Amino acid sequence: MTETSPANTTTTTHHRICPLCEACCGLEIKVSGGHVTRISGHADDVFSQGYICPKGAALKDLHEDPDRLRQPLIKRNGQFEPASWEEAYAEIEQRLQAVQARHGRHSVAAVAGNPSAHKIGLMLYYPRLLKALGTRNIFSAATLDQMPRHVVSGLMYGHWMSVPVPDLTRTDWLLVLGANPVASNGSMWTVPDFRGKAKALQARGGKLIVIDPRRSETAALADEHHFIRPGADVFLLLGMLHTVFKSGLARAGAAEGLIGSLDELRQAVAPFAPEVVAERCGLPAETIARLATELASTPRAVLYGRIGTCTQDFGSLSTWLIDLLNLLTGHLDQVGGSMFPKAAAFAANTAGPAGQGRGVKLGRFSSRVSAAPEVMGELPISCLAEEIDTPGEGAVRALITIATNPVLSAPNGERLSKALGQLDFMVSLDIYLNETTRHADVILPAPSPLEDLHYDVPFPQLSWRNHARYSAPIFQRPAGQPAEWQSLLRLAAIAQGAQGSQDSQTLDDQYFADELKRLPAELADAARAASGHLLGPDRLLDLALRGGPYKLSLDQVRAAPAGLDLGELQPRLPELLRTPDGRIDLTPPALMQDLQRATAALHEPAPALTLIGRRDVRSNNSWMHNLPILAKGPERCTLLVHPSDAQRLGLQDGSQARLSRSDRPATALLVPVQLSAAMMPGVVSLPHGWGHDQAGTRLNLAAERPGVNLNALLDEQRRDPLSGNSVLSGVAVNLVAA
Ligand SMILES: Nc1nc2c(c(=O)[nH]1)N[C@H]1C(S)=C(S)[C@@H](COP(=O)(O)OP(=O)(O)OC[C@H]3O[C@@H](n4cnc5c(=O)[nH]c(N)nc54)[C@H](O)[C@@H]3O)O[C@H]1N2
Ligand SMILES: Nc1nc2c(c(=O)[nH]1)N[C@H]1C(S)=C(S)[C@@H](COP(=O)(O)OP(=O)(O)OC[C@H]3O[C@@H](n4cnc5c(=O)[nH]c(N)nc54)[C@H](O)[C@@H]3O)O[C@H]1N2
Ligand code: SF4
Ligand SMILES: [Mo]
Repeated sequence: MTETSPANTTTTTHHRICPLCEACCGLEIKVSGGHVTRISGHADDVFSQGYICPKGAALKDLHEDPDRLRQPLIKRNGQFEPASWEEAYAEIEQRLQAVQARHGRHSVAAVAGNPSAHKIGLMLYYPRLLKALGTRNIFSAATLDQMPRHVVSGLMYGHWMSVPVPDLTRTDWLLVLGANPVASNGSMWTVPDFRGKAKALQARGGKLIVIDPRRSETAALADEHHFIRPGADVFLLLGMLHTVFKSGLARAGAAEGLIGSLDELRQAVAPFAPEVVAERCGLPAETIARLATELASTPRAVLYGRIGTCTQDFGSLSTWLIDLLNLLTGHLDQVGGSMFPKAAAFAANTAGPAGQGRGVKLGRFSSRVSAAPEVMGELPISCLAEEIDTPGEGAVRALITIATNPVLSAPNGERLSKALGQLDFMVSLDIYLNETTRHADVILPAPSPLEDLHYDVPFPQLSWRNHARYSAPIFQRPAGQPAEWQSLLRLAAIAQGAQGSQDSQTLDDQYFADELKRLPAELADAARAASGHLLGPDRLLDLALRGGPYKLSLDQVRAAPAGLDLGELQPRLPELLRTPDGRIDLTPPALMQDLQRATAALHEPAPALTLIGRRDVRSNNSWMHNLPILAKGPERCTLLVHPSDAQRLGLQDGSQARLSRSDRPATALLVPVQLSAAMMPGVVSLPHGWGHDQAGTRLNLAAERPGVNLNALLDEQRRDPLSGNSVLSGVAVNLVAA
C-alpha cells in the first residue's frame, strides 16, 4: 500500500481489478508522490489480457474528484453540515431506533444499487444489515435490470445465480438480443474485450447476429443485424421455438435425461408460428425460421439476451425462451454453447450436495400497496415510492440507501423524490451528494475504490472463463474513514438496538463466529484455525475460497497479481442443479401461465413512436458524469430519431423537441434531437441516468451539462408481473417540435 505523502516520489506499480463495470478488467496503476500517474490495462492479467475502456482510466478522476464526499454529513435545519463519524452514528442511532420503536421493523426500508455488486465489503456485509433490520421492505436495482434472469435461473436450475453464459471463444454462431456489449462491456456475462473476441469468432468463420431496434455499436460489428419492434422479443423467440419443434430439430443434448416430456411445451408454442408472429416482431417469417434453423443446425451456437429483453413487459418469458432455445437445440452446457461458470468462492451452485437442492420459492410475501410478490427476498424498487407515500399501517418511514440513485435510475423519479422528502429519517452510504442522497438526513461517505481491497463476488459466477483475482488497496484510507463493511457493521448494530460506540473488530468477530455456525463443527474448527487471523472481507473470502470448488486460499490468490486462471468453462450438468428433484424444469407453471399474457398481446398494433434507452461507453448509469475524462466530448444525452420520423414530425438535427409518454402527455422532457439512420423507423432512443439539474446536489461538473431524466417519463406501475422488473423500454411516446 502506498502512503499518500507527496514526499514519496518513487513510482510504484499496482495491479487492480476495475470495480466500475461487469467486465472486471485487470488494470495497471502507476503511483508517484501519492498520486495516480497512469492507468492502463494489465497485459498479463489472466482474465482480461490488457483490455481497458475509458471508464477504467477515469478511476484517477474518481479518486481525485473534489466533489466526492470525504466526511459524514448531517442535515440540520435543511442544510448539510460536516460531522465526525461518531456524531453521524449517534444521529442514526437516535433517529433510526426511534422509528423502529414507534412503527416496527418493517417501517425501515433498505435499497442497494449497482455499485454494491462490485464491492466485496458491501456484498458480504449488507446481508448482515438486512438481517439486523428484519424488514420486508428490501429493494434493489435488480428490479430495474436482471430480475427476470434470476427468476428463470431459479425456476429452471434451482438457484438464482445459476446463469449460463455464451462460451464466446469456442462458439461459431452467436445471436445477441437486447444487449450492446461493445458499449456496455457485457452484463450478466463478464467478458472484457467483447469486440476482440467477437472479431476472433468472425475470423474463424463464425457469425455474429444482433437483434435490436437500433443498429447499435455491437450491431455495427455484426454479420447480420435485424430490427425488432421494442418489446416483441417474446414473439420472435416463440416463433423460433415453434420452428425448432416443427422441423423436428429439438434435442436436449447435455440435458438429456434431466428434462420431462416436451409435449406440453410443444403444444404451448403451437399458436406462434413465424408467419403468425412476424408482423408483431417486425421481422420477416423466413428470417425467424432461418435463425432457428441456423441455431439448431450449427454444432457450436448460442443465443444471448440481456437488458433489452429483461426491462420489458415479457422479461421473464423472454429470458426463459432464450434458455429453452439454447437447451432444445442441444447447446446448453455444451462447449461453444451456453455454459455455466464455476466460481472459486461464494457460488451457491458449488455448495452443498451436488445435483440437488432446495430450489427457489417466489412470492413468499407481497408488497403492501400493490401486492407485488417478493422475488429473491426483495420487492420491486418501483414500489418504493408508494410504500412511503401511501399512508397507513406498515408504511415505510425510514430508509437506508446503499450505493444507489433511484431518483434518476428508477421510473417516475419525481414521485420517489417527493416521497423521500416525506420520510422521518433517511441515511445514505454513498460517495456523492446527488439527486437521491440530498434527501438523506445523514450521509456516510464510502472510501475511494483505490483505498479498498477488491475481489468480485458475483462476476466470477458469470465469467467467460474461470478465474480468481484479488487486489489489495493502493492507498491507505484517510484517518478515521471506515471501510464500507465497517460502516455496515455499525449500521447493523444500531438496527439491532445497540447504544453508544461499538468496536468494529468485536462486531466483525461476532459476524465471523456466526458464519462459522453454519458449518459442521469440525469444518468450523478448521476454518477458524485457517482464516481466524484475518480481518473483515479478507477473512470471509479466505473461508469461501477454502470451502470452494478449487480449495484455494486467500494467500494463493493474493500471491498471483495477474490472477489465477482456472481454465475454460466446463460442462456442469447435472452437478450444477439445485432443484429439489435434481432435474431441469422446462415448464415452470408460473412461466407457462404467463404465456397467456403474451397470447393476449400478440396482435397489439405498433404505436406511432416507441421509446427505448441506450448506453454510452463514457457513462455509467447515473453516476460518472462528474469525472472530467468522461464528461468531455459531445453531448451524450440526446434523443436519436430516424430521419424519416424527423421529417414527418418536422424536426431537424440539433433542434429541441418535447418528448412525453402517450398515456401521460402532461409530463414532458425538452430533448435535443439527433438524427440517426441507425434507429428503426418509429423508434427513438434516449439514455438514462441524466437530469443533474436538481437543487441541493454537489456534482459541479455534471451540473454543467445535466441532460434530462428519461425515468421522469416512465411509469413506475409497469412491471413484468413475475419478476417485478420495471418496464424501461418499449414505451409509446409523443414527440413534437419545441
Ligand atoms: N430508463 C432506464 N433506467 C435504468 C436503466 C435503463 O436501462 N433504462 N438501467 C437500470 C440498471 S441496469 C441499473 S443497474 C440501475 C442502476 O441504478 P442505481 O444502482 O440506483 O444507480 P447508479 O446510477 O448506478 O448509482 C450508483 C450510486 O452509487 C454511488 N456510488 C458509486 N460508487 C460507490 C461506492 O463505491 N460506494 C458507495 N457506497 N456508493 C457508490 C453513486 O454515487 C450513486 O449514488 O439503473 C437502472 N435504470
Ligand atoms: N458504458 C456503460 N456500460 C455499462 C453501463 C452504462 O450505463 N454505461 N451500465 C451497466 C449496467 S448496470 C448494465 S445492467 C449493463 C447492461 O448491458 P447491456 O444489456 O448490454 O445494455 P445496453 O447497452 O443498454 O444494451 C441494450 C440494447 O437493447 C436494445 N433494446 C432496447 N429495447 C429492446 C427490445 O425490446 N428488444 C431488443 N431485442 N433490444 C432492445 C437497445 O437498443 C440496446 O442496444 O451495462 C453495464 N455497463
Ligand atoms: S470495461 Fe468495465 S471493468 Fe473494464 S476498464 Fe472499462 S469500466 Fe473498467
Ligand atoms: Mo444494471
